[in-house]
Amino acid sequence: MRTGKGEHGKPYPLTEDDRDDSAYRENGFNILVSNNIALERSLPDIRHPNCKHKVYLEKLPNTSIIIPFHNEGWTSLLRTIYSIINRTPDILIAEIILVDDFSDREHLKEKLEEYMARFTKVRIVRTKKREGLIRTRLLGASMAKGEVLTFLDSHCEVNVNWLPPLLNQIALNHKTIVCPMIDVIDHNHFGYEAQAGDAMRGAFDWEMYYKRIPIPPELQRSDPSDPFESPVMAGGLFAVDREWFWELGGYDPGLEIWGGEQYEISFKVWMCGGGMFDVPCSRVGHIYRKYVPYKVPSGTSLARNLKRVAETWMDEFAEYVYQRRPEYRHLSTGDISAQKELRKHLKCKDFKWFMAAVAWDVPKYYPPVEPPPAAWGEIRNVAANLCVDSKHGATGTELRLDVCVKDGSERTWSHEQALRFHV
Ligand code: LR7
Ligand code: MN
Repeated sequence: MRTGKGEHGKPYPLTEDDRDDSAYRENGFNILVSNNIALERSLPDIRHPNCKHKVYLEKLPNTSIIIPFHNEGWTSLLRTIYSIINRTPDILIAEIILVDDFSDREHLKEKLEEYMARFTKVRIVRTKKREGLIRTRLLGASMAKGEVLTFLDSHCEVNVNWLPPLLNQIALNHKTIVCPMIDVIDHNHFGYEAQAGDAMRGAFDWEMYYKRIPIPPELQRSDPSDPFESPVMAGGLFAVDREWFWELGGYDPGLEIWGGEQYEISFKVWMCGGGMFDVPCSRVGHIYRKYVPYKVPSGTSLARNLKRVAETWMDEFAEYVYQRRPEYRHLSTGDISAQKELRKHLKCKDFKWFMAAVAWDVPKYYPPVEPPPAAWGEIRNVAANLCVDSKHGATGTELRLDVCVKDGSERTWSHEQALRFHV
């Protein structure tokens, strides 16, 4: 019944002034728009219709919800909290732990503590120096008392009945890590919608960019709203049995600031006797940033994190990464003996097993060894009279439609690209 701008997850009508870059600088998304939308705005229920008829266990484990933040915007952080309070059965929340990773913005100090006093379940803890999101999550997890740990980013909106389907899957098998469907909250107008393709498997290419690939027919469920196996998670939003998380060694605490941890936890859970599922009936919106607004301390790098994970978990497959990223060969990972020891102690399977049993469909899209081109020619949309063109972007090669160029639109197409266009 709610009316107003941004309600029901509708795009906020932006004016020319709203679009100024100054609105984005602090957060990488439009904070003016966030400030003008209700903290308790309504969202569209875009779950698969079958979700309304699902039955979950009567007794579900409770959870600590852990939210790391570094210099998060005021209204985006508050909207995250309100969405949890409003859309989660209270009995399932043991506590909500906000973990401040050494923010310096004024609104995140006493003002936040005073505001949060109204929520009896919210606790605020703070790191003593900038730790990065991985050790910040670990700090929250080390204080958590709930039976399950649920991690969220600090700029999310959880949707209708998001939590029970996650907890149910863990109650059925406590070695299961579960992820919600991650919906997109637009960084300009805050419109809420499903990701392109919606339910897809988490994957990676051999530069270790996160990718999503279709669920192969062999793994499609007769009820498309049932949980399905996913090789790797996006990273930020998942739930895990607290004891199982620590049995798995938590995260590698040697991972700095941002990135790589999603592969570590995913490889580890599969290779060391557990599994991972995406749960279509659980949906959480996330604001995908336009750019990274915060500083990353010198001496830390995503590359170093990725090499730590590759060296610990990927065995001979690490070579495929180094072939594409030769600069990683001479990078120091720091000491990873404790991680290797853990892998031995848990008697984890090897990466070859992971590729054969879990991620067997990934090489169809991202082959470790690049095969010869799959096709040569021009891909033209006859109605629009436009041709497919490719350019190299932040997430690898991106395809788009562009004017057809005589003697220019004809080219070779990779295996992956040919698959996408059914060539
Ligand atoms: O130094 C930092 N300290 C922090 O506490 C840097 C970040 N953070 C916090 C930050 O406030 C946020 O709550 O950590 C969380 C994640 O940081 P983001 O929002 O800058 O990261 P992201 O959303 O761009 O990136 C995705 O990948 C990350 C690294 O691998 C983390 O796993 C993020 O949680 C992850 N986000 C998601 O999975 C949501 C879906 C987007 C995707 C893919
Ligand atoms: Mn994020």
